[in-house]
Amino acid sequence: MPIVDIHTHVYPPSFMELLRSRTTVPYVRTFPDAPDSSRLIILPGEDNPSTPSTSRGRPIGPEYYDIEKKIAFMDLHNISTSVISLANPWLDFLPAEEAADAARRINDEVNSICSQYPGRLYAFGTLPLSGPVDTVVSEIERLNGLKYMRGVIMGTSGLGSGLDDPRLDPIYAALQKHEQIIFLHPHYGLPSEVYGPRANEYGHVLPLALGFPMETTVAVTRMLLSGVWDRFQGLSVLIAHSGGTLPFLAGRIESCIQHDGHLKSAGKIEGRRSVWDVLKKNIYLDAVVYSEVGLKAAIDASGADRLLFGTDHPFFPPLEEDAKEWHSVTTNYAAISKAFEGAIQGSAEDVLGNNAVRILRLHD
Ligand code: 5CU
Repeated sequence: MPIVDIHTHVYPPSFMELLRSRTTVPYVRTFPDAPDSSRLIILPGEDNPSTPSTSRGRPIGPEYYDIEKKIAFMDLHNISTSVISLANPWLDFLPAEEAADAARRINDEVNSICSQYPGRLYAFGTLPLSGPVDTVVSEIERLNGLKYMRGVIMGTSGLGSGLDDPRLDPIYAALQKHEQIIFLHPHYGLPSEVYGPRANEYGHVLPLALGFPMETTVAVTRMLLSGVWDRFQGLSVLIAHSGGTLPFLAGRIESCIQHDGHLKSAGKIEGRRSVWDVLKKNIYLDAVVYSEVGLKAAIDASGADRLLFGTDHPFFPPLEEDAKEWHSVTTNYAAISKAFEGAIQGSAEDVLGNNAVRILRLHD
């Protein structure tokens, strides 16, 4: 039975070099009080000087960039195939004139890494979204010719003003035309004020557990409200973290649309596709939600045939130094098996691998 991890990140060596060369977020560096340990500082606000350097960001080791560590992690957890993707914040921060070259370099590098492990590694490419639209479209076309690429990973900022930006239409058109799925992943979270004045006493829990899923939910709802899926009915999006909170809030989103006088008078209610239709035809969800409660909502909203196993490796390593298997992985395995106890539709095997093989054409 194939087990396919579709949510698993890597910072390839040339991206690490870039991160190490920087002094503003995102960057990798060591601090004088802990010269033997490098820290990865990527999230907005992680660089706050009031946070002690030893707890700024997260420690970074070879799991983040050495592909042999990825393969060892896969072997340890019985994962047959991984669809790797550059981790956040991708190329969002690059000056426009550097983006296209960087995307080409990184996509070629990742494709070549995959070629070293045929059948075990595929990838989502990265796009030069801080650059001009035509260079983004060119890279989508180029990705089509790279053997191991199966779509693109993207954050929620798009070209800088979100995924409801009409300037993205040529990009959506190219992705739809080449049947490349978007793996939509959060990075920016919510404004830090939301977390309150004692936020730095709570580690990364509020931004990662709540900020990330809310960011994704808002981004997808903006796509829906701006009619992206009315214009691009064949555009597929795989949403990280089981859709943020989308499966749980879909009914409320739909009801708010139905009751909105502004949308009605602008003629935006009649003839639009509902969130339920989009969830069942355009959206895929990963199974990275760590509980059967969230998984059941995802299955109800999109269907068991649209849910795909993931780990979020190398993030969320175990805190115990002597741990072997990662809790973040075993918790997801257990949740998937529990979600299908006594199930009438779908199977754990489909979520663990068959769906990914079919949807991402991993046998080609
Ligand atoms: O721990 C984190 O900050 C993250 C992150 O930045 N990106 C991700 O995919 N998972 C966890």
